[in-house]
Amino acid sequence: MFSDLLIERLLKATSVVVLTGAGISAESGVPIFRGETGLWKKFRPEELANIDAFLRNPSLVWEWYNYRKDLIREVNPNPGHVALVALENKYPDFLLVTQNVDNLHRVAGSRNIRELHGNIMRNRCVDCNRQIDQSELTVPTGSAVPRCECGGLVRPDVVWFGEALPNKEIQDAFTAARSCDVFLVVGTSAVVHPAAQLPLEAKEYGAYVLEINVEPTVISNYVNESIFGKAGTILPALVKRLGL
Ligand code: BJW
Ligand code: ZN
Repeated sequence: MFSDLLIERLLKATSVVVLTGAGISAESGVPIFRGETGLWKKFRPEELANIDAFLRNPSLVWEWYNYRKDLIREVNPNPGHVALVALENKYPDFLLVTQNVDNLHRVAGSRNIRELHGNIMRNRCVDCNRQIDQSELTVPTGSAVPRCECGGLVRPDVVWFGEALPNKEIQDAFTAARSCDVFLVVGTSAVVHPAAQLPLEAKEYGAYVLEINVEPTVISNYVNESIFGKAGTILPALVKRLGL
């Protein structure tokens, strides 16, 4: 299943970066965004995950996020998340970059994480930008939309289309991608930028890039190697193959 070259590169590596997307959480029961089984099959992601949609219909957007938060509270990390903890324990220089907002990597035990698209369990005020804990959320009677003490609308602290990614997170991710020995890209359709640029940048700078996905993606022709299968099967097998 794994090429000799991949195993050689991984055994020699000191620096490894992993980029994950919704596919790694699919086996935990969190629906992915796109494709036949996507969470957003009825809505195009670009139509709901943007500030204009929120300001136009905040209760619809909150309904959708509350549904997802409730779902995420009920699920657990899967063997794919756990295998990445084993990889982090092996490599002195390891960075886990995730597009996911579901917190499952942290729950699994990963430590050096950069969340590029925020975290669904955090909230912030649209007007004063104050971070607001879940326990502090106040919902005015007759509306599903929480408000800040300043009167502003509260929104999930995630990154919507057209919004900048958190500066340190994306900078760290590019810096690590440019200097790592091996780059793993797991469970992402690789259509959303700038995250999708990271594996290409890593390859350009000399890393060996391995993609793990259930199906080919737009970057499959550019990476060094693709393995088509479930992350929850392939990652534990890889960790085992490395003797971890
Ligand atoms: C499995 C599996 C299993 C299933 N095992 N695999 C360059 C070119 C073109 C466009 C742009 C560009 N640069 C910027 C843009 C615009 C835009 C963009 O990328 N648009 C494209 C869609 C065309 N990007 C932005 O707007 C970004 N911001 C930005 O660029 O700002 C610029 C700026 C600078 C300065 C000031 C102001 C602005 C922001 C992007 C934010 C994305 N946000 C979302 C929502 C987050 C909150 C939430 O969760 O609600 O992030 S959209 C959604 O897509 C979410 C995801 O993180 C992201 C990526 O999706 P992902 O993870 O890849 O999921 P899927 O469903 O697409 O794929 C799952 C994969 O798993 C599939 O391949 C399956 O096959 C696989 N799979 N089961 C392994 N068991
Ligand atoms: Zn406020």
